[in-house]
Amino acid sequence: AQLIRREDYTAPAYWIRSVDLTFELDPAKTLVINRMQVERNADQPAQPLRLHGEDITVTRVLVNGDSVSFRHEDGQLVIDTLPDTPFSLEIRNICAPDKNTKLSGLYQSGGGLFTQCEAEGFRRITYFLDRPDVMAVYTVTLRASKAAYPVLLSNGNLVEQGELPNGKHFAKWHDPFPKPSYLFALVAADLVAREQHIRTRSGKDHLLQVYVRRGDLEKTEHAMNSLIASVVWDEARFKLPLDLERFMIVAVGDFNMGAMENKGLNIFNTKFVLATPATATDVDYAGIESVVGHEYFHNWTGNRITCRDWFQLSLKEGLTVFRDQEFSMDMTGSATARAVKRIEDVRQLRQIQFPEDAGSMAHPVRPDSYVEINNFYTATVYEKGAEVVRMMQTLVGRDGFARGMTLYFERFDGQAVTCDDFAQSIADANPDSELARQLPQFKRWYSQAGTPRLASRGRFDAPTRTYTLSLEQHGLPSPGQSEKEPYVIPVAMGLVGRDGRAIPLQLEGEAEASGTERVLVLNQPRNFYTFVNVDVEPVPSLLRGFSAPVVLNDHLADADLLVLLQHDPDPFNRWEAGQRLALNRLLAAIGSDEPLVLDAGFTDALRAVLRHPELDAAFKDLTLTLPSETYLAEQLQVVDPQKIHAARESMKLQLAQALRDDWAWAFEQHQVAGGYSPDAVSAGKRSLANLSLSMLCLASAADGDTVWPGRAFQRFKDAGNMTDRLGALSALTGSHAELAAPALERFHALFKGDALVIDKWFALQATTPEKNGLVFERAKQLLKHPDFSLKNPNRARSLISALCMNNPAAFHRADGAGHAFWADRIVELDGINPQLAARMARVMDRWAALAEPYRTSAHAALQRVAAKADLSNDVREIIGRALQ
Ligand code: HT7
Ligand code: ZN
Repeated sequence: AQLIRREDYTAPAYWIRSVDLTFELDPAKTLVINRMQVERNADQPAQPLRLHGEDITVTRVLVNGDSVSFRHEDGQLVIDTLPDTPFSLEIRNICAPDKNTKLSGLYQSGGGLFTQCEAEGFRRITYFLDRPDVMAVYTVTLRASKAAYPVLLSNGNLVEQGELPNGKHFAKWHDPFPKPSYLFALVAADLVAREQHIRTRSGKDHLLQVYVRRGDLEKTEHAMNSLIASVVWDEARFKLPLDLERFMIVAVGDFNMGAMENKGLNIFNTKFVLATPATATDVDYAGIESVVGHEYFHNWTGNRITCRDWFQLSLKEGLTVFRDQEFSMDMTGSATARAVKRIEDVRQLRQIQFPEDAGSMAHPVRPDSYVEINNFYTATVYEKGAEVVRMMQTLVGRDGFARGMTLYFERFDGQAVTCDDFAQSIADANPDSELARQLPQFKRWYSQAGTPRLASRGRFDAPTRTYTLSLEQHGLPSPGQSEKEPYVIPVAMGLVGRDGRAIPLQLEGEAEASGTERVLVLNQPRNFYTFVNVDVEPVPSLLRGFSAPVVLNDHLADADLLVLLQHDPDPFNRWEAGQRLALNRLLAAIGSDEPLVLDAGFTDALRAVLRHPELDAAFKDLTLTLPSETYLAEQLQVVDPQKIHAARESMKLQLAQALRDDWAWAFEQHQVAGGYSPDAVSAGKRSLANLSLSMLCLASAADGDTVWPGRAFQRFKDAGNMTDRLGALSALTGSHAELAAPALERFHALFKGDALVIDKWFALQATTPEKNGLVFERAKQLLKHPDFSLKNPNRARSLISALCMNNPAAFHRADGAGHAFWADRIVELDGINPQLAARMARVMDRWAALAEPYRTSAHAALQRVAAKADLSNDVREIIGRALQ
């Protein structure tokens, strides 16, 4: 397999200006007639035309109407002799959608035909310059059986449709916007659509459509509402209007990722479209809003301006994640709900991206090399990329950032560009900002891998009434980068008095105090900041709102953290203080042989949060949820998953018991009356009620009491929505209650045939906290369940990823059976869907940090996968990096 390097980028030798595609659709044998207008790129030396193609069969090649000779070399179709002037190139080829289990290119799902072209799927449909800097105008004609495929869709506008002989029909689509091939899409299926006409601010009329299988139409209301909200938001916040007459979303049950932003024809995993209160949870509703927003926002950040090459992936993904995060925050409607969303996003970053940055797949936001680009659709490119954009906004302000976006579109609309182009635009629109002053250094966030460490020390000097803060940064080595240069780190901060007062901030040299919060910009290995006119020793509240993606060691004692937990005006740091109090205790227990015994100071503080008269339920829920096992593992040099699990379970149980009356109070107080609404306030109440119920069932299990499990079972049966039903079921499974088994059986019977709900049924069992190896045994049995299949990505993830990635104590077993189970599944799945297999293989990224005996068995499992002769490039790259 070939390593592709960023520094080797060269512009294409040819441009393809327009494409006219005709498809004779047939699952076993689809004929593609591909007519292109091609011209040489005069900036490049004369050379043969090399077209990408994979798993397709060419039947004829014509240049300006005449057949030409061609050859195959390195998987490409090569034409040596071509005119110097622009020419037409016609290629006919065949592909077989029904054999395509990789779900990349043209494939079959539920009787319909769908495409997925990002990153390199178009070459599995026809021969092309399948790279994002080749942008063409597409006209597409689809011909197919009308009975089997009554709906025929492609990008852009429908220009013609009609009947054909032999029960066939056709539709012709034209997309006026030049686009890279990865944004091409077609759908041929038996679908129905929810439709909505809207008039946007600019006075233009548009048709919005959400296509689903018959019977799913009533599950599309939330997706449609989310789409309308996205259109309105992008125009209001960034002045970016919908540029198409028609915008379509199509849901498909077999899909490798969440969704795909094809121009005007977004294709979605059903998981991010279908929802009713009875079948989807609050988390699902929020996920739909965020993914619908994300794909819609790509229309400008990704489609109108796209990536020059795949190393620039974060140009569109980091920016679009930032935009969808801002959208979701703006949709919540309250300052606390915004903070809750921020906490959830940071939790996600720490749970997935921080371990990535510390493991074998660590790479910069703009990677330097890859073997298989699909392996680089990562949390680093997406979530850390979004943090880099967020830091830019912090450094230039919200209005300055909007100005920068405007300049970016003025400069680059219709082009394929780089991360440098984006950063330069934001800086140039804000010439007096810290970003503009320090842009080359700031851009190290794009080029250096790993999570920087930030250490702070404060010194209060009573006689001079000064408080001096030192901030020190250092980067850890990562694969291929042993040394790190200092970053530009925006540190939002305030000083909090022990009585809870926010202290006015005045730095030495400033004439007077201004405000109680500011952003310090660290750019040296160590910077000092001296605050004057400070009367009493304050508690520093640093990195408010998580203003930079770093690991902070602020050396705060428990007493300081308790002050912040009680008083910090920044909700993020208030939550963080609670997490740190829990983390300190958990890490101490993991590192010693003494059992963990919770102190009253900690439990009283958490009780005060739970009973607080003003705090939001969602905030309480997050503060009372303990740091995850994965996050705990992230703090340790040597990881013993069983010790981590034991410590966390012990703390959870003690908290359940110590606050028993408080949980009961919280459960009663946070019942949501009336019909279901997914709004942030109601969802917050439901999640706190569900957490309370879980804790009550846990405490009951320890005492042999059956009252709360009985109530949970009743609630499970009577629940008016999926959030409450699944919450009650999870309280039963999580406490290993006897009623868990009948409840699971009932759940399955109730939702048999609803694929997304059955996914939840598998995932819940695979993520149940491990006890005596029973969870692992059950997961193994579930492999044989008639509803299980490795071919459907959602189902495969619901069991395999859930167990191996989200249940470390069930997976990392002393007997090595979990690791062997993983190796078997990776090998099996690699033969079906290498992209998915490679994602699941990532669970071993940090195997080398495992304690014995887990380390040895993980190594053996990795070697077993590596030994498979015909392993895909996808999996080989992941395993190879892990074993390096
Ligand atoms: N841009 C899309 C990425 C994507 C994708 C990538 C590789 C293979 C399959 C895929 N499906 C979707 C989704 C997004 O980030 O919006
Ligand atoms: Zn995206």
